[in-house]
Amino acid sequence: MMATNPLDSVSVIGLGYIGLPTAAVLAQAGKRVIGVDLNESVVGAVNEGRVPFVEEGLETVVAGTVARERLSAQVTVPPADAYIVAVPTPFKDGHTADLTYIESAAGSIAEQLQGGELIVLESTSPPGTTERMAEVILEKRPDLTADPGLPSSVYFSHAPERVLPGRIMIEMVENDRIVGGTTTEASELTRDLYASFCRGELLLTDARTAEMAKLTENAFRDVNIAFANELSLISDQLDIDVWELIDLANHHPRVNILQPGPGVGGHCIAVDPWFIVAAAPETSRLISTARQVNDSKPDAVLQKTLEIAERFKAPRIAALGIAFKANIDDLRQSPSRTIVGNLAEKLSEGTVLVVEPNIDELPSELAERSNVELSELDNALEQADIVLLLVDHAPFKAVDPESLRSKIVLDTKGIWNSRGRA
Ligand code: SAJ
Repeated sequence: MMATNPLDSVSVIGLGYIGLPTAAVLAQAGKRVIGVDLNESVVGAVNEGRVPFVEEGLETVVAGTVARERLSAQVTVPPADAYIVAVPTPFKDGHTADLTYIESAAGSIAEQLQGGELIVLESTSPPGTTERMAEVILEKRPDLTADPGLPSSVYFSHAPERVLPGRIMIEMVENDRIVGGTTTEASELTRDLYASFCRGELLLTDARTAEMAKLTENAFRDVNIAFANELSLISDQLDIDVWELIDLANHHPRVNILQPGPGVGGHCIAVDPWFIVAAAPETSRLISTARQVNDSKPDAVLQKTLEIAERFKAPRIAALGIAFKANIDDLRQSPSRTIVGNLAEKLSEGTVLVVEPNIDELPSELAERSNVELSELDNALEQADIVLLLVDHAPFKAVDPESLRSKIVLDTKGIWNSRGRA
């Protein structure tokens, strides 16, 4: 029997980089959306139509839907036809996922259920987490069931997000979406909810496969980047230009190698593959090695920089970029930030001039070091003996490499057509 649920009201739990855009597009599609967050300042901002972080195009939709009273925010979980859980799944020691936030959201949702509701987990999670979320709820509410078609039925699914920071408002609507229910009825209800705003294809599967598919996408990218990073280390030893090498190999119709860099950062690609390793440690050999290769790259860049620095009495090093990737202001889990911190620590004499056009002040661990300064690009390039390019931000790409001829250049992203790349 088909589940009957009007899917008119939706509560989105967790108003971060994923939850808030999801709430906004649902509200824009005509749903009555109540966002929930523990952080009162986030709740306050949303209720004033403001967005507490930078994401192109989001504020307009939040402001518009709040003004039309389709979107509001509060700190407690309300009754609703559908719930979307978009809370963090951080790391615990040993590279396993911390499911505390999901379990706590599940506990609060359980108190509001009357039967018939849909509960969708969006947070990236290890295989089996949607079933675990269902278990937490049904343990609290033995009067409800996950079997479909009864007045006491509740429906559980996983619909992982796949949006790229910086393009969230476009990709949220355009990307194909995987929808995995613990029952067929749950998958179908989820498809109906997401069809209200998603123009991509909605691909139905079971919850476990959906969880694994999301992790697989990010592990695929991580393994491919690790291949590129390993090639960069090999090329360095053999005195080959890795960028030219990859460019040439990619002319083969079935080869598509990604780009090396100073390491892999962010909250997804550097994290999610470990969830696969934790679920199947003996068999995930390639995935786990790829993680180690990428995690070792910042130290390789550091060692190379220190070797060069030894040629100077008190080297001035321009470190270009500390964000985790190009053209964003996000410094969390950033390999370039780690490199700069370690460089400043290891450097006995000299100065590190950090250029990061997307921030106004250095993070505290760098600000407190006497040999680190936040600098403008022109000033840093003028003063530097060594130019260490760590992030391919647009203003750095615009620098003419000819103007750096008197410097020693370590270009970890290959944006300037020269030798001496790390
Ligand atoms: N990087 C390289 N070389 C490359 C590409 C990336 O070194 O050729 C580095 C970046 O500099 C960065 C890290 O990898 O440090 C991750 O950047 P990214 O742009 O690959 O990915 P994220 O973390 O911003 O977003 C990824 C996306 N996943 C895939 O492309 C498979 C996005 O679609 C997901 O929604 C997101 O993870 C997520 O939330 O899981």
